This record gives sequence, structure tokens and C-alpha cells, in this order.
Amino acid sequence: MGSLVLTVGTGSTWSMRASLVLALSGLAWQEQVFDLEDAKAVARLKRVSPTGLVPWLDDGELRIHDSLAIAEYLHELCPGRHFYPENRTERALARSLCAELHSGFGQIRSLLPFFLGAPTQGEPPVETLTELARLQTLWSQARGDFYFGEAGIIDAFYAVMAYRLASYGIALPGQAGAYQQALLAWPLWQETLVRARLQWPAKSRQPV
Ligand SMILES: N[C@@H](CCC(=O)N[C@@H](CS)C(=O)NCC(=O)O)C(=O)O
Repeated sequence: MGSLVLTVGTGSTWSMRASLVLALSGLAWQEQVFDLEDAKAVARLKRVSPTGLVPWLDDGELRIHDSLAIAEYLHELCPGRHFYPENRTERALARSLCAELHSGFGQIRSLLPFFLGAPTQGEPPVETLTELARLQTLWSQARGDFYFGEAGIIDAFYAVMAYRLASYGIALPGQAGAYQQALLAWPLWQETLVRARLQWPAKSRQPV
């Protein structure tokens, strides 16, 4: 393993998920930040990123792009850390739920944009209700503070969603809500939030 450098973008939820999985790994890493609101920085990003996007992870000479691939790579680097459940059936479910978060929830993503400022209140847009109901169903099945009992990639991926909803005053009820609150209180998530705020101070107050 070489030295790990994660390249992230300001206000990038994809980056935050990768950063949180790195925090979970217990490995030492550094972060390089692109200001996604700065045209010159974005132009440079387009030149140096394999996809024109953040995040990517450099491990010495190896470059891994896409937050899910980064999470999978860290899972392989740290076999003793149980990033996914040991049970094969549960592992398949965990991977399905991570993939669902990775490629889904498009209405929530576009109509409830991520921001780092003080929470707002209001009714969620009607277009997001189906996806919120899906989260309600998924999160109701969490075993406790962490989805499968031990902190893993699934919790890292859904923590950002838990925060996004809370930013709009959306606290899911019942067991799902208990899981949402547990993710928000998770110290590794709190640390990730502090890092993201330091990297993105100018726009941290308003929804974008
Ligand atoms: N599927 C990719 C998505 C990456 C992505 O969309 N990154 C956005 C930031 S949230 C980005 O780099 N945007 C910069 C741009 O579009 O210029 C992943 O999981 O890493």
C-alpha cells in the first residue's frame, strides 16, 4: 500500500461517503480538495480526473475512481474490519442497499440539494415521497445504531442521506427515525461533517 490521497470536491456527497469509509478504515490518508464552485478549479479537475469528477483515491501509483469502487477497494484492503457483514446473504443485501443509494434516490438528490448550513423546515416535495417511503422501509429494518449491528459501508453511505433529510427538517418516524438519528450522532460522521465544512466554508449556510 502506498500513501492514500483522496481527492474530494466542496459540497460533494459522493466525496463525503468515500471520506467516511476511509475514516472507518482507520488508515491514514490525506485529502486534496477541488472547489467545485470555482470555474478554474473545475477546468483543472476536468484535465486531471479520469472521469472529470470527484472523488478518486490514489494509493501510490494506483488510482481508483467512483465512490463505490473506493469503498470496495478499502473493504479489500482491510479484510479484518467487517465493512460488509460476514454472512453471505447479509453481505449481498448490504451491497444491494449501497448500490441502490449509489444509483438511486434521484428525486431526493435533485429536489433536496445537499447543503451544510442551518436546517430548514417545510413539506418535502411531493415528487420525493415515494423515495422517502422507500427509505422508511429500508431504515426500519436496521438492527440498531448500525444497519447490520457493526459500522460498515452501508452506514457510511446512508449517513449522508440521513443528514440531507435532517437539513430539510425531515426526521423519519419509528425505527427508521431511530436509525437516522443514530447515523447523525455517529462520531465518525460528525468528524466527516467537520472536515467537509472546513473544506466548503463559503457556501455552507444555504441550500444550493
Ligand atoms: N458515481 C460517481 C459520481 C461522482 C460525481 O457525480 N461527482 C460530482 C460531485 S458530487 C462532481 O465531480 N461534479 C463535478 C462536475 O460535474 O464538474 C461517484 O460515486 O464517485
